Amino acid sequence: MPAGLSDQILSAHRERRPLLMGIVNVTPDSFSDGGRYWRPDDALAHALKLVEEGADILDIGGESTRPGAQAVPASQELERVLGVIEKLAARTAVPISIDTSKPEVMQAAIKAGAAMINDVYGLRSEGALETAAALNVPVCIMHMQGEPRTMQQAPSYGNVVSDVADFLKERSTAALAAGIRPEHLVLDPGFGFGKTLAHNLSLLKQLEVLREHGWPLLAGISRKSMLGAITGRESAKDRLPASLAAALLAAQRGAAILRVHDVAATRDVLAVLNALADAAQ
Ligand code: 8Y7
Repeated sequence: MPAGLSDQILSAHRERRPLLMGIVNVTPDSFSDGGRYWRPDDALAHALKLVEEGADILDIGGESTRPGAQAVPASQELERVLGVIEKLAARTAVPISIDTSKPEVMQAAIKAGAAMINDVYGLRSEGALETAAALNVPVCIMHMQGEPRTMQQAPSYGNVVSDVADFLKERSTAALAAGIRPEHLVLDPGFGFGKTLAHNLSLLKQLEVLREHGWPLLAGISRKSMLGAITGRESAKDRLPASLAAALLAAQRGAAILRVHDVAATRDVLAVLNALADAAQ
């Protein structure tokens, strides 16, 4: 019998061999896909391609959280993601993560076959902690300052690394108090969510500090605007080399899960990293 998802995540964390979470957007305004509408059938085909490329987890999202994005109602989110999750679960054993902050979407997605919750609001929505505890699946709690519509207007911290660490400590304590199992917790500094380039760089540089809490970390940097700012690549599609560099740096600093668009290319990066880990002296 294959190891369960939480075992996979914990051994990725312990052994510093990150899992790859492939990104599947079912939204009309996802920035990195050039504004293309990912109709459910396109999203399904894309997800199956990411499985072929070696994704360990598929992250399905029906609400864009790009800076400036508007919230969508639960009914619309459900309409976008549920069919994709059902069809995907019937066609692959790769675990599916639901990218949502809404308890009703978490519930319906898990019922449809998803095996993990990815919440960019860190289970701060009304009822989210209780719902995630009852669903009894791995859950990623991410840090965000503000909300997507306004988060990039004036991000401000005392010390970004200790502020994010404190937030994640508070949310993990709340999660455990609500009955979420310790082996189900994954924490994420939330690159790009209410952060300047300098904040994002500090968090990447000090990722090991966040790892000191002892929980597995997820890092999502793929194609993000911080990489555009560093390289001058305005189009997200042109940020693959920078994304691969960032994936390697996050892996070396102990990330347990890398959330990426380009699964095949990132696999090759991890193969080199793992080969070096296994090499004699
Ligand atoms: C992240 C994420 C996004 C991330 C986690 C994008 C849904 C923006 N970024 N979830 N979601 N961590 N856990 O650029 O960094 O993909 S959406």
